[in-house]
Amino acid sequence: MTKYRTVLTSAALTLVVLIAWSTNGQIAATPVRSILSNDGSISGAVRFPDDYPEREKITTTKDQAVCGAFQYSESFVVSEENHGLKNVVVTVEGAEGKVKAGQAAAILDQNKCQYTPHVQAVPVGTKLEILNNDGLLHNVHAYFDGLDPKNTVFNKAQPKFLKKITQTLDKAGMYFFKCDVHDHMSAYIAVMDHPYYAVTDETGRFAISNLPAGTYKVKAWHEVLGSLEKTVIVESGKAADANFDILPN
Ligand SMILES: [Cu+2]
Repeated sequence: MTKYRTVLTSAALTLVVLIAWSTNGQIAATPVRSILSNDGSISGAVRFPDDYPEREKITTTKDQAVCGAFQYSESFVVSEENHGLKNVVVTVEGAEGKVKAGQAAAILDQNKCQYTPHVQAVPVGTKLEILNNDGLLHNVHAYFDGLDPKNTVFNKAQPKFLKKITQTLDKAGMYFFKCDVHDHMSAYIAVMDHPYYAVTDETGRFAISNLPAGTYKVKAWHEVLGSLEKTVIVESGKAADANFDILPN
């Protein structure tokens, strides 16, 4: 009996498991430690403390019946409320975690001669559906890791009758999309090999959760400004702040 108890205690100390019934009636076991330690988070905003750039107006030269006489640039979309910058990709470097790829397709919609969304981040292996309901010809030119002809991933004409092109994003890194028909059309997709990332919203805010405790390098990337970095300490069960101020050069 003593021996039996010792074995039990030892087992309990070395491997504590939560037992839960999964949907198919089998028993699933998850180590408690991994659940408890992935409860940190990082949140903050990317913003201009003082002056911020105006949203640029671009005159369109083609297909004005659909595209309009001009388009607003998506490069600098800044909130009047807090000077927060939209469309910044925030990533936590060096945190261990697996991506959940292929759960849902990502959408890149060509709508009135704009790619929507302009910036998004998805797990590696995600299927991308590129839609065209504009009733005119677009040409989707995708690059990986920089705008250079040698970096072309694919380059496909999408005439008005071709409503959808599907492409798998199978490399982690930055994909860049450009329309060779309409110069102003561009989009970015950050393809991630870990789950700790976010894209800033209309007020420049972001939140990244389920992080293990640790000290991390957090990177904020913007298509024009490039990257800002800071070190952030995440404690178990707590929300760490990471605010990025964009200062004039
Ligand atoms: Cu186009």
